[in-house]
Amino acid sequence: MRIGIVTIFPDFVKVVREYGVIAQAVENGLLHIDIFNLRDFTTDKHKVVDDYPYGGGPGMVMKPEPFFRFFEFFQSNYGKAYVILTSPQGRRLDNKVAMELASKEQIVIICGRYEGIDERVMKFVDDEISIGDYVLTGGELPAMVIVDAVSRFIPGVVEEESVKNDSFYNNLLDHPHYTRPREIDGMAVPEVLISGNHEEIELWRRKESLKKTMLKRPDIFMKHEFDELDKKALISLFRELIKDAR
Ligand code: 4GX
Repeated sequence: MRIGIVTIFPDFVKVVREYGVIAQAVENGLLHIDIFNLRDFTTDKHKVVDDYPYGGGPGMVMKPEPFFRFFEFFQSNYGKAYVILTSPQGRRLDNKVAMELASKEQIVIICGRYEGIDERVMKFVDDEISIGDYVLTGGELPAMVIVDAVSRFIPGVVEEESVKNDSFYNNLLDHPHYTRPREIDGMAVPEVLISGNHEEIELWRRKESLKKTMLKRPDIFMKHEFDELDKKALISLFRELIKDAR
């Protein structure tokens, strides 16, 4: 997959490809991240990318010409891409949207700044995405968030098992995790995890997942489709609760 990011702060965005599993994926050629400086697509001496809004009002607007020049350049060098504008007006990013974007061969993310972008640039835009209902100073962090969330769905970037166990993949929150030491500050690792009984471990983990999801995210819990293990885990959970109550 190839992801292009268009920004006036390329150095700020660059770090997204320099750490962790994303850096590994880039190294292994699973993922290409190209970062484009919008100012490279200006033609004037001062590389101006913003201008006053027609009709007046506060703030500045991103000029259309650098974007028009960028898309001309991009299309002739890389071909067609699915173009995303990061904007508070967009549809909200979630794991489902991230998975959908991961299925595209090529995406380009435009980072908006100032009050926004000249409306005529929208002719290049296929999708507007917001990372949440708060106002940021620019689209660079949203672009990095999108790259991060999308990358996890590119086969080989993270272990498939890990993606499937994800909080939002099957509408269950993750179970608790433990590592060494067996005891710290009087707190021991649950005995079942040391038992080596994989069936029991699976049941315990599912039980903990169900419990946590019910308590912390009832909205997700209500969307969960229950399989045989869920039913066993719920029965075991209810037995436990009733026993404790007596
Ligand atoms: N999730 N911002 C974009 C400038 C802007 C405004 C309108 C295009 C249209 C944001 C968010 C976000 C602030 C980034 C305004 N660009 N983006 N910027 N929340 O708040 O994505």
